[in-house]
Amino acid sequence: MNEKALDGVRILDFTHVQSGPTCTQLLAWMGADVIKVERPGEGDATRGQLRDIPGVDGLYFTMLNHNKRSVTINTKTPSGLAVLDRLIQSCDVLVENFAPGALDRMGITWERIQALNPRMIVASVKGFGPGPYEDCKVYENVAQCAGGAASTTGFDDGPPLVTGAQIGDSGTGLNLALGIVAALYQRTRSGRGQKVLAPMQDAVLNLCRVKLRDQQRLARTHTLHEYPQYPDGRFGEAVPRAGNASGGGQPGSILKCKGWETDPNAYIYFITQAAVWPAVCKVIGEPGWMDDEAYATPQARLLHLGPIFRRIEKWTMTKDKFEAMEILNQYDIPCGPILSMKEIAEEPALRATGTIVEVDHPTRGKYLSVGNPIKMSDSPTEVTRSPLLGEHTDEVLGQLGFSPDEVAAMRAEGAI
Ligand code: CAO
Repeated sequence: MNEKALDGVRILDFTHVQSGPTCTQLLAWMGADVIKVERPGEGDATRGQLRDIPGVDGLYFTMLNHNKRSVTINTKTPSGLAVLDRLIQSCDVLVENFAPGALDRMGITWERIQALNPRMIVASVKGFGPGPYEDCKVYENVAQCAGGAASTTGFDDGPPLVTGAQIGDSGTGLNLALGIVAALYQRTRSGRGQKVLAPMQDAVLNLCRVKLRDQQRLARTHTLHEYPQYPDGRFGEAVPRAGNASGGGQPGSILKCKGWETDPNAYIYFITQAAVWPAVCKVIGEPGWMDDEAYATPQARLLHLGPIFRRIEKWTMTKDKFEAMEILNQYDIPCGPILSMKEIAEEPALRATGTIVEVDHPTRGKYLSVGNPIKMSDSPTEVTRSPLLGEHTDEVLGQLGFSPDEVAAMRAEGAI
């Protein structure tokens, strides 16, 4: 095994479902020893959710808990709490994403943790930060709705839409991981732990900052020229849904390609970057648009984006998405094929970089997972399978100094 960036860091992982586990999985990929604490007999609820093989840990669990060790502890028993105390003393970071107040109700308060280990970093995901909703339980789509993503996603004539990208869960997990690493770094100087909080609403809003930008532009100018509502539609007081329009200053749209009638993903994203406008005109067979004053400047084109993209689509519909991509790339015209999950799963380049990995599991067999999206030249990622429930209980309790007899007694009383 190669040396890893977080070698020597030990994480007490109290996370479940998606947001917290994303964070601790990233830390594990970077070398941390992640000890996942689960409830005896049940474990993380995702072990049993969306199962595709009866009795086998669901992919929901296996894909979020690689490179971790699993320990079962009933934290609502005195012996379970005693094990936790030793874990707190021997770990650097406690990560949790319980409902608000659950950790305190278990008796694991900040004060108790500080008394046991003042160097410990306590990192939490919650749905909301302090404010009217701070006591609420939150799942992905609630965060997308409360963070501004849903109201700004979808088409003008349709309802708010949530996106398939788990920006509330995995997005917040990323924020939390960064907060933890920064707190570990600060601890090298201060010698102290600290609390790290990553609210899901805040994470989603942070990813929606361009819409907060547009809200202020709209308030000042009452229009947004790059939105599909311009020039014919009406703007209200809040940023409207922009369909597939590009979020930046370069107009873009999703256009049909050859085969769209039967293939739901035969589309390409096409960006009419100003610098390559002459090349766009040439490729689609409209050389006259280069000098036509209705089309020649970005400002003029904003008035005609609908007809422009319909004309470009007439061209893209004559090519499949990969042919179109190849031609457009020759002219540096920014574009991207709409890739299905099937195409992505089969993409050899993503396998080669470890962004998609095949993992072997003792009860499931081989399955695909995402690998580490962060590549480090001196800290390679080796993805190993997720643990079975309680697979490492004896090993970890032994490392904490409990004798085999003590472990057997705790098991008999249902504490582990
Ligand atoms: N031993 C004993 N009890 C345990 C335990 C263990 N090892 N692990 C958990 N528990 C208990 C908790 O103490 C809690 O008990 P109390 O309600 O009596 O305090 C109970 O299990 C349930 O915890 P929970 O409320 O966190 O779990 P839930 O399934 O009801 O809610 C969720 C799940 C995600 C809505 C909630 O945890 C939450 O809002 N978390 C914060 C936001 C978040 O991370 N959301 C994203 C989840 S990913 O989509």
